[in-house]
Amino acid sequence: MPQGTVIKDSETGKVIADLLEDGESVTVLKGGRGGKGNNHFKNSKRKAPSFSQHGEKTEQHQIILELKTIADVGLVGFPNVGKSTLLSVLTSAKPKIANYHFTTLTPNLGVARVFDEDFVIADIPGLIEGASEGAGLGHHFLRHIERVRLIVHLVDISGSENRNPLDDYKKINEELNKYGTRIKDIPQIVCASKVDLLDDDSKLKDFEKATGQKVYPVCSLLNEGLTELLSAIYEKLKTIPKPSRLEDEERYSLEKDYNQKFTVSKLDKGTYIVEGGLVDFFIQSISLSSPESFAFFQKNLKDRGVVSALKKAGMVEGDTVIIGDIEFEWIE
Ligand SMILES: Nc1nc2c(ncn2[C@@H]2O[C@H](COP(=O)(O)OP(=O)(O)OP(=O)(O)O)[C@@H](O)[C@H]2O)c(=O)[nH]1
Ligand SMILES: [Mg+2]
Repeated sequence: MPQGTVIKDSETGKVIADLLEDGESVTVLKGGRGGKGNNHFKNSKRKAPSFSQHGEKTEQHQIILELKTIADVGLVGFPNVGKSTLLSVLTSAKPKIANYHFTTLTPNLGVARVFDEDFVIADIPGLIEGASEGAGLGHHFLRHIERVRLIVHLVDISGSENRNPLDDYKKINEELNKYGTRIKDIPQIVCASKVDLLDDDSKLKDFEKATGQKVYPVCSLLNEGLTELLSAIYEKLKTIPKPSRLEDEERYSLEKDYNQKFTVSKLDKGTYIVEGGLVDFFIQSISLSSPESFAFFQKNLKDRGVVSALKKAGMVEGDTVIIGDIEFEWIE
């Protein structure tokens, strides 16, 4: 699975695992154990058992695999402001550039080098007003921003499409804020694109004043302002820790759930079998080396409702109970 894949339970949406590191792996659900032939159930009294055990039914569960881009810097801004063009001059990436909206449909990644430091920049496309509610390509793109350490917010300062740069800036920030606290807390560098289309720097000054932010002017076509922008990114990144895993609270575990489950069935007259995830749990956690441990095992069977289920199925004193590799006679 690609680095940056988040595994979620499709029913609850809860995070099961977050594969942040290269080569990380996780078992979400275990396969069932194989069945046992009738020979396995032979003993001194039972010479030719008429029953065998089927392989365990495996658990089925729907999960969502969500890929979140892993990048240090996320380039955001309205369509056509020049994000891909900027990426192409800051890094060796060769994204498609064209003078229409939604040219870029999936994030482009590029590596920029400043001094001896490499960092990954992602061009995050598709952000428009209402993106946090699903407009445009909505959440699809916003999720890629969740993990970046720094946002470079690009605004077309020339207003070349008859838009107001300040409105654009506010709208994108609104969408980012609406998406979730994690994105809201990511530091931003504000960058003004297409400065070559300005007559003078009054628009730039006004924008800087209105936002109260330091604004980095760039012209990707003429390679202007890039060194200043890259140094600002470099300096800022030095102060921001590497990304943490999503949702640091306790992981949701399908396995835990599975470990509680069991089924009881009658194999033969006077012989009952307990199967399911709980059996695995018992086998892993209980050793039956002493009378005390057997008493503990029996108490657990009672506490977890196994004994009442067995009785419901017809078990009476003296009957045989099979749980995993353990076979014993039921005594009250
Ligand atoms: N004049 C001028 N035009 C630019 C500059 N940077 C980009 N452009 C032009 O702006 C248009 C859009 O550029 P893109 O880089 O494709 O814009 P984008 O933000 O990636 O757009 P989407 O992928 O559609 O979201 C292209 O025609 C570019 O040539 C610039 O600094 N000055
Ligand atoms: Mg683009």
